[in-house]
Amino acid sequence: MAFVERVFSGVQPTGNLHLGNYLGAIVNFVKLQETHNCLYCVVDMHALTQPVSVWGGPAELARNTREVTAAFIASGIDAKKHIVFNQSQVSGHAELAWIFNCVARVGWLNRMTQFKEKAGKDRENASVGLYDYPVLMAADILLYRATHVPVGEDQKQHLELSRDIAQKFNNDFGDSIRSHGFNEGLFFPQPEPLITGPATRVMSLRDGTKKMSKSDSSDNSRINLTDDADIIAQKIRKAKTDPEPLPSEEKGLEARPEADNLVGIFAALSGRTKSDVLVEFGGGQFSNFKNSLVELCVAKLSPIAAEMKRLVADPGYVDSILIEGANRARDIAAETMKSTKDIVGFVRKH
Ligand code: AQP
Repeated sequence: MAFVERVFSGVQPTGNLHLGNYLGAIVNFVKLQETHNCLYCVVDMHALTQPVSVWGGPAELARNTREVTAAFIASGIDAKKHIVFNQSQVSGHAELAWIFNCVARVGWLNRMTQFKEKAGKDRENASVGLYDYPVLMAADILLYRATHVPVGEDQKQHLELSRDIAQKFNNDFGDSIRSHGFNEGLFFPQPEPLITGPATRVMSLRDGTKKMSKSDSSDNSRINLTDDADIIAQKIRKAKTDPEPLPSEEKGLEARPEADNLVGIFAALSGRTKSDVLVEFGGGQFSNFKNSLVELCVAKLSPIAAEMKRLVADPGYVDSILIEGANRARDIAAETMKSTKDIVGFVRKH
């Protein structure tokens, strides 16, 4: 069956939106607007899966929700043509997640590496929500029967789980799906991850083997979208490197994670390949390269930071974008939920 092509992706409002979120996800969100109908969601329900000390409490959650929305708009997402909203305004996410909780298997969730990393040693004390995060993520995507999901490399395993859930739902309820007019027995599509571009996994500036992350305790490990030019310059100048000059060819970056990361960031921000960047900087010292990287970063990120600042100063306007987006998202979600309830056998008002 041919599903209508639709893009869905989400970003958590947990503060410190960084260059990894931007290059790994948001840049691709912007590009996909040209070819697809897109829904971009601030996944505030996912934020709650972490301890309150991580997401900061109610006032901080609301502030961060508006900030992520501002980052979407400032980066070039068109909220009139596409749909921008926050997850908690559309109750279908929670409703479908419950049904999927009964489709997904405990063994599948036990294999999720992000839970293991985020729960750490104190697994008994992690929230049930953190364990269930990938099921809610499957519901986020499939509530809109989305076919394509642009994400960074770290979300690949969760996307595979979404595909497994879609397939098992289609199998478990195959006869009912057919009897409700879906002749090929397929109700949910298997969403395709779109993990593209030269920066699908941006690494920490302090340790090239660790992902750049909102939750890293060192602010110097990441470039935040709201950092000003001086802070960006400071962080890049302090970024860890090794004593060798930059190689002239891409294969020379192997086993040099910090050099590889910085060259990858340069390539992604300038729309060039790593090889091309090395043609210009190979053989030279890091200091020159870092000066050019500072200039590039500031040129690309400053206009976004300025626009974000302008937008967050007008929370009424940002909220109106989210409310209007949620109204439109709810219409699509309602159709999916009606059919899903009929397929499962839940009695409802027709
Ligand atoms: N370092 C990264 N490189 C490339 N892409 C990344 N993403 C996150 N980090 C990188 C992508 O950004 C999107 C939104 O991420 P999220 O808000 O859902 O949270 P996350 O994946 O848990 O990212 P963080 O920022 O690293 O948060 P913490 O510290 O909580 O783990 C996703 O598409 C993600 O792949």
